[in-house]
Amino acid sequence: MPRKLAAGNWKMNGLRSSLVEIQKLAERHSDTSVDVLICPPATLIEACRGLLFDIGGQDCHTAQSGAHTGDISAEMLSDAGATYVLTGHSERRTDHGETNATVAAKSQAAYDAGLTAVICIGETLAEREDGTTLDVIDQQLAQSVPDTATADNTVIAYEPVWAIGTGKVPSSDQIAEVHSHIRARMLDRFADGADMRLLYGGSVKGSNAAEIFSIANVDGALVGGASLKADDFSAIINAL
Ligand code: G2H
Repeated sequence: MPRKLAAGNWKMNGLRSSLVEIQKLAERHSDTSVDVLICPPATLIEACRGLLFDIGGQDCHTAQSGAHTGDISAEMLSDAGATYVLTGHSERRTDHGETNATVAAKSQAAYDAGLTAVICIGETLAEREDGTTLDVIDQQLAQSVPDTATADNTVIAYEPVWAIGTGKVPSSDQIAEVHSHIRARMLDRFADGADMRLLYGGSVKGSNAAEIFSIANVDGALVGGASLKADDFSAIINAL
């Protein structure tokens, strides 16, 4: 059974004054039996060094270094104290035109720097309504997850695009169907696919977390809005 993971994605939110929320969380969950990961903006990663939780970047470049103004490499994230990085979040895919191939290259760059990649996948509302969700998931898994993935260096986050920041959450049956499909694909492809952690993401909050975590093959959550405040994220951690 994979170890549970509660991951917070702060997106483009958070100033140094917000670190108090992580400190509060660390005080409350010092003996937590689940893994907790916070992905703050890159400007705060260094300041999180030494806190009890794992810290992650929200994106990395495919290259280790070079003439890429404004970008951050996986090695730089590691150097600043990160142990994880999100790759392929739908906001990156949409806002920055990232393809599955880009996501695979970024994930490989993460592995090369010793980071664990949280590879995000998920269908749009149009794809869900067209009945092509599982086809989209298959394509994203096949093309975004490198052949070098293992249960140690990879976490898969299923985030239906239509559920992100909208307050809409798929039914338990819908989440169960996709997560069991992802597990089967990972078992087909990787010797340790049974141990690879599969997170659900999209409008997770304290009030729906327990139900989501009771679904088979859900090993935790990737949480956006509800990870910004210690009280809200605490409720989710406690539900794991
Ligand atoms: C999905 C999620 C975090 P939220 O993007 O990755 O955000 O919980 O705000 O829907």
